Amino acid sequence: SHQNIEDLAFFGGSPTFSKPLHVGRPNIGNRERLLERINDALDRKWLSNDGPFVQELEQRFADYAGGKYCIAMCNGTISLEIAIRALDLQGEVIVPSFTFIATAHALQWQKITPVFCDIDPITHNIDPNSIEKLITPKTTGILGVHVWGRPCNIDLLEKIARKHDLKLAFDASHAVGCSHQGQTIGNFGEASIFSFHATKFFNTFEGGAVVTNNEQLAEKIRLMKNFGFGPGYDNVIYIGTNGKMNEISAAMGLTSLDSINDFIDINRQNYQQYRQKLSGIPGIKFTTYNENEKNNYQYIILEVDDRETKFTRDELVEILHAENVLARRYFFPGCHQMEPYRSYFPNTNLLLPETEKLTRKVLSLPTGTAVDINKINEICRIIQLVVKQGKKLRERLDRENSQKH
Ligand code: T4K
Repeated sequence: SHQNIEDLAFFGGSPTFSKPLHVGRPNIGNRERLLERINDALDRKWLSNDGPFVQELEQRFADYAGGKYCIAMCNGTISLEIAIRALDLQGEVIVPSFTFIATAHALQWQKITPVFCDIDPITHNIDPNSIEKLITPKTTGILGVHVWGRPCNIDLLEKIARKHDLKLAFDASHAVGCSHQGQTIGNFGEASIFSFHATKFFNTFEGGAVVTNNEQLAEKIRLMKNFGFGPGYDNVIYIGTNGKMNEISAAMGLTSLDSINDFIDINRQNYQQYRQKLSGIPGIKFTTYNENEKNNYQYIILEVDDRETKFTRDELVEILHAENVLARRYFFPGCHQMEPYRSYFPNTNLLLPETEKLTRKVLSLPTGTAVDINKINEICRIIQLVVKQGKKLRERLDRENSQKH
């Protein structure tokens, strides 16, 4: 491992890792069991349209996520779009800008204006105290996002929603297996929307689901994801779309559920190792999870304070990439800085100071099956080195920059 700034791959040294370490490497679970299930589906010749695996997954996932009803779908984005439509959200919906672009797009896709709200810099979640000033006569709902699986301030959001007669739903894409005040995360708001994308620790290749305790809403979503067909044949009662999950994805979901506790154990061990090695490093803030709740520990998140480190988040990401540690800048830029929102609402950045700051500081490191304890130690050693020799690093970077210009 590198002893000196000069040894970094960024400056021409040999990379710490010969192969790239990705953020979001999929968990596979028991391969034999998966192939067995896929064979069953092929033998049955029932490949989609509410097949037996999808039904089993919906039941098991509802139990796991803690809602009464679960409707599995082809991905998290379509699940969001259909939930938003079934909830009859219109006009304006308040949503954090610090999220994956799909949260905002799912609203705009229904011609609903996403009204971007600032975040609490400690929790990274929507700041309840910033919501009320954004409410207008057109506001119909609040869409909270449990970023990194850490629950929003649900109690306050519920209070605000009740006071202003707004619908409250949650993008729980990151929050499979998480809890809030001891209750599983699928129990809150009108509905919770999950993503089972390949990059999530629990995956169905592509997939997602809506979990709700509202029977009527569940029924509406169930019909809308199947073209709006009502009971019986040839009977359409809603504008619908095709949001169905197929049996191969459901087979992956069932197999992933079989191993979900093992996946979380691995994530937790990785998290503990990272935390031990990276806590207390000046200028690097390590994002922690509340140990009194259930967490999935699937994101390892750092904040780089460049006033202390002397190098920026982006410089650190470049240095890590050169070492084959493919750290990601989730979420940069904020949704309000991306098109079409950037053009629709210029100067929104002025209303979102905490989002602006965080999007420039934050990065995620590889975890899950991509790493083991030794690799984590190596990754942390790179970060320790650059912080420790920060001044020297700054000088070297400045020298290279001035040579380039
Ligand atoms: N709401 C929130 C808050 C979300 O975070 C997301 C998705 C959604 C809604 C929408 O849910 P879905 O419609 O996606 O179900 C990735 C994922 O595609 C996306 O699902 C996820 N959030 C987002 C945070 O990350 P990208 O554009 O960064 O993906 P990409 O292709 O750069 O891959 C990420 C990393 O994973 C790479 O390092 C490569 C690695 N990877 C990826 C795939 C697909 C693998 O190693 N194997 C793979 O099969 O969006």
